[in-house]
Amino acid sequence: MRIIAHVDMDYFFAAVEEKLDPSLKGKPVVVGADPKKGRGVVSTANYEARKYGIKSGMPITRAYKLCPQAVFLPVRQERYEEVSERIMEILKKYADRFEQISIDEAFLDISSCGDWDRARKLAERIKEEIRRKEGLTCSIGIGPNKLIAKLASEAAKPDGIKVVKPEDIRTFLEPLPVRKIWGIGPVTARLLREHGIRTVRELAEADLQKLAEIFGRRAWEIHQLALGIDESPVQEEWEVKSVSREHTFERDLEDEKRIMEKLEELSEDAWKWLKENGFLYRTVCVKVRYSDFETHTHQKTDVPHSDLEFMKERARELLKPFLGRKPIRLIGIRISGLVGLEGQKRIKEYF
Ligand code: DCP
Ligand code: CA
Ligand code: CA
Repeated sequence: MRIIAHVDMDYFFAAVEEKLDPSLKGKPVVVGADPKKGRGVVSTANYEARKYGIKSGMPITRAYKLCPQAVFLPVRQERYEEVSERIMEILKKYADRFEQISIDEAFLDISSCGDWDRARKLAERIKEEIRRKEGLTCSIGIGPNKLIAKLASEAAKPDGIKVVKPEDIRTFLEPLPVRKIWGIGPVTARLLREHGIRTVRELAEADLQKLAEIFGRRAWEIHQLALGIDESPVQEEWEVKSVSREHTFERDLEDEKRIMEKLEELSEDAWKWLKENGFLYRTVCVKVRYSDFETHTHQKTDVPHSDLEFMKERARELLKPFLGRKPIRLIGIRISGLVGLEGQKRIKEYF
């Protein structure tokens, strides 16, 4: 049996701002564009501000009319990203498989909990750790698949936990409006309404033939979702496979020294990225394009390395045979065979 959790932070941007400036607590807070400038939208608002009807995506001028006494703050993305990264690190520890889907939410496959009571306990622990370390609240939904987990976390808002077991799916899902189902936006919802289908229950009971007229090939999938069936897996983070940097010279170049210097510069660039993102590398590949567009790549793989000097030397060595033939238009470097932090831990354990 699968057990999936969906964690979503409560009023995230505004919550981070409250955390950094406790004097904001209890006041309506709106994060978004500057209302004095008259353009732009609300990114989010805390629950006090939502009482006035302020919502994400609303024009900021409208928010100002609804609640002029609110505290209006600009979007400070780096702050939220920093907090987000730390939260994701906390969440990862609890998951068999982990998939971040936005700045403030993630799916956790927690099937190894084995049963729903233990899953709920785990959710309590997660909330507790986030509260203790970051001073923030989140809501957690738990269910047998991603669709149910995500809808459950929404139902748990704010600061709650909701567990929907397989036997509770129908009662949970059926009264919801159709647009809660993945892939049903406002346009499709309107179309369905014209066919007298408003709730998930009505969608689940609808004739497949009729749904095929509306959804085409997606009909079956959407009908399955309406029944609460969703087999999509929690997808581990996309692996970063390589980092590359290239440069086209303003004029085709034969000066070997200048070409080498450029290659070293590109190496440094790529290396900085690796350093910042905590990767070791194994493969260095050099690309050369001549003035007539003839293009070559040449690469070499070693044991994992971290240092820049080694990378530069490899790059020089790989480039050398291509020099002195024709004027060069472009050179590039691609670093691959990346070993992330997880892999490095494994290497350490191994040795
Ligand atoms: N966001 C945004 N513009 C939007 C929607 C969201 O900039 N139209 C940003 C601000 C939110 C963050 O993304 O804080 C997360 O979005 P959510 O939809 O999860 O909303 P909140 O976390 O703000 O509130 P909730 O407690 O309802 O999840
Ligand atoms: Ca949120
Ligand atoms: Ca979210």
